[in-house]
Amino acid sequence: MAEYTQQQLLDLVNNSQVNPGNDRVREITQRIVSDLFRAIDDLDIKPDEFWAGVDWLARLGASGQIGLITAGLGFDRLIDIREEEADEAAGRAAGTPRAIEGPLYIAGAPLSDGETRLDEDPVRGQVLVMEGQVRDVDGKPVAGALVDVWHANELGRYSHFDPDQKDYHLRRKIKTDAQGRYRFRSFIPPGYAIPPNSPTSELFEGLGRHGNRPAHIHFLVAADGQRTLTTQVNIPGDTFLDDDFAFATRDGLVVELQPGTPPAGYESLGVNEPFTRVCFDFVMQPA
Ligand code: MBD
Ligand code: FE
Repeated sequence: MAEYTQQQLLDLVNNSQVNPGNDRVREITQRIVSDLFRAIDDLDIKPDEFWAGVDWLARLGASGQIGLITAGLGFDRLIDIREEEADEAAGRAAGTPRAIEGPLYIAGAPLSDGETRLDEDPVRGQVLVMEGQVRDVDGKPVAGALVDVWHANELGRYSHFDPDQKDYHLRRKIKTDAQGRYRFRSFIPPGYAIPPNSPTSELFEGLGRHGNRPAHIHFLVAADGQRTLTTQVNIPGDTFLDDDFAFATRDGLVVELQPGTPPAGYESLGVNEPFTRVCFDFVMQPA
């Protein structure tokens, strides 16, 4: 008969019995399981509570919302903080501040040279043209960089996660020109809120937290010889700018809105009405 103490259980769970396994997998699993064993003891977690947690995890996985939870519990931002601490310790030059990718990126967006339009007629919301240059840390333009951009629709929802939008709606890749420039037309998106009546909203209700993000536009900028830059810009004036449930907003990433009428040179984007211009340059670190 095998009777186990807690410590024996812990040792056996992480023992290599039939093959050497992987040391790193064992090290990490050992630590997480032992921390959870301790939490069950210290907090006197009851069987009902434990199994409710297991059921919640199963529903969370089935809902595809695990990435919302990692962002909302601060893990995504933690990883960026640690990267920046490593940069600082190594004396690496900082580029544009990084902001988390979030769980709603989809690879494979249509590619355009230099400029493109993300949205479609009829226009929903305030017409936006965002433009700028991609540079390296020495200030040299990065030609041929791929600027992958994505944002929510007028209801705060993302294509591929919303049956009401076409694939790649509001998702494009723009290749910078010889001067490292990119430009796109779209509209100013609203903020985002976690889906109601979902495993994610259940946890946030239990925590007494809201699940809102301020209005933002995502970017993933890639170029040969440069470290891929994942970031987001924020629209000023949003009530959640300093209260983002995903902790993804940063100083230096809140853009300035420049309202006006289009000067010459915007015909190719079909802008012929008052619009809002945003100028924003990306600075990439070397790979
Ligand atoms: C988003 O739109 C987002 O950008 C993040 C980080 C998390 C949830 C929804
Ligand atoms: Fe987002």
